[in-house]
This record gives sequence, C-alpha cells and structure tokens, in this order.
Amino acid sequence: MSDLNQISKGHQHPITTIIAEINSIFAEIGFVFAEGPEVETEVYNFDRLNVAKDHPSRDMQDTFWLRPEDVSVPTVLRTHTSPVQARYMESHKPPIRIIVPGKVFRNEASDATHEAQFYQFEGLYIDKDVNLGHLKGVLEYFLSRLFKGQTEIRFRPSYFPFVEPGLEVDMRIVGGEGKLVGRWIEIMGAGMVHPNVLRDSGINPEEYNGFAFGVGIDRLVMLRHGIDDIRLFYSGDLRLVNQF
Ligand code: 2NM
Repeated sequence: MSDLNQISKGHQHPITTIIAEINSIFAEIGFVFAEGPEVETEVYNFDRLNVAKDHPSRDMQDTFWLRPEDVSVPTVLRTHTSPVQARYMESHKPPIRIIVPGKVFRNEASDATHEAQFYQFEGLYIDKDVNLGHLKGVLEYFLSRLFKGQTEIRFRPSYFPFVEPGLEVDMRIVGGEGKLVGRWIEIMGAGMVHPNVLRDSGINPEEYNGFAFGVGIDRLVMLRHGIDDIRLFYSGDLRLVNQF
C-alpha cells in the first residue's frame, strides 16, 4: 500500500469556493460567466459607465492610476468589474445575461472591513421591457440559494452613476437558526442601467433596458462564516484556509 492516501490535498480558499457556487446558481437561470482585464483604460472603467469627468472616484486618492509615462492611454487598476459589462455590451446583442466575478482595486488604507484589493461580482440583464420586479426575483432566488433558506429582500433608494434609479439592497433570513436570522443586512447595490451606459455601448435605450447589481464577495464570505476581519483572507496564514 502506498502512503499517497495519507497526503493532504489541501483546502480551497473560501473566496474561490463561493465564486464557483455563485456561477453555478446563476447558470441555472440562464446567466453566463464573463471576465475581462484587471488593468483597464479610463474609458472602460469610468467614461462608458456614465461616471462624470470630475467624479471623486476618479481621484488619485481612490483609484490606482498607472504611471502616464508607462502607458499610451490613461490606465487604471479596475475599481469595479463593470468595464467587463461595458465591453460585453459592445460586442454582444441583447438579450444579455452575464455574471462577472473578479478582483478589483481601490486606493485606500486597509482595516478590518477594507482592503486595497478585494473581490466583487456584478450581474447584468438586458432585454426588452425589463423592470425592478425582475431584479427582485433574480436577487431573491440567488440569496435564498446562497444562504440555503428563506430570505427576504428590500430596496432603498441610493445613487450610482451607472444606474437610474439606484438601489441599496438589504436582505433578511427568515426561519432556521444562526446569528444572521431575522436581522436586515445591507448586502449589495443595484439599479436599472442608465440609458447613457446602454447608448455608449451601442445598445438602443429606446428598444432595450435592463438591470445590474454589484456585490462584495469578501463581505458575503465574512457574513456566511462569521469572519470579522477581511485581512485574514489575504494574510497567507494557512490556519484560515485549513478550516474550510
Ligand atoms: C453596482 C451597483 C449598481 C452595475 C452597473 C453595471 C453596468 F455596467 F451595466 F452599467 N454594472 N454593474 C452596478 C449597478 C454595480 O455595484 C454596487
């Protein structure tokens, strides 16, 4: 008998696990996975998403800009995965249903709930006559699958340049047990895609509309496992992954 059976195969990082799970839940309702570059142009990261030229998110304090002498066009580490949606709309005709997980970057100090590098996933759904009821149905389905139980969601008005109206989405787990049960938790941002975003990507906003949403993956994993410090995900300490 060989000792090979005794060799530990190691553990998947909980962020890797949840990304696979997210992709498979959305695949069941017709979404396809999409991805794109982590180094992006200012055009795809900001201009195509209706982010104003003087919007503070473009600031050096918030965004990692590549050195101008090293690149031919203004270039950033992407601050969200939305440039992937912009590229996808440009090269595909509706109906569009995509799910886009990936690494994003913000120029900020790290603490227990913030990292300069983290994971996000965004969804985009474009067709004729899409409304907020469709968004609510998709998110309710997704969250009840992810948290394996009955969940409720509620919308609050918010603002993101790429959508109108913009919404903050809260969720509540009803039934079962655990620390999360019964409490409203702010979980994601969402909204109806702004007509300017559709038009700038080559989609006629008179003919098509749609919704989009964005979720911090790290926060989802923290909620799910009761982890209280985001920096644990990136410390390289195997005692973290060995628990999964
Ligand atoms: C969010 C909140 C609201 C979003 C919009 C788009 C696009 F490209 F279609 F315009 N992608 N993602 C979006 C909308 C993201 O994250 C908090």
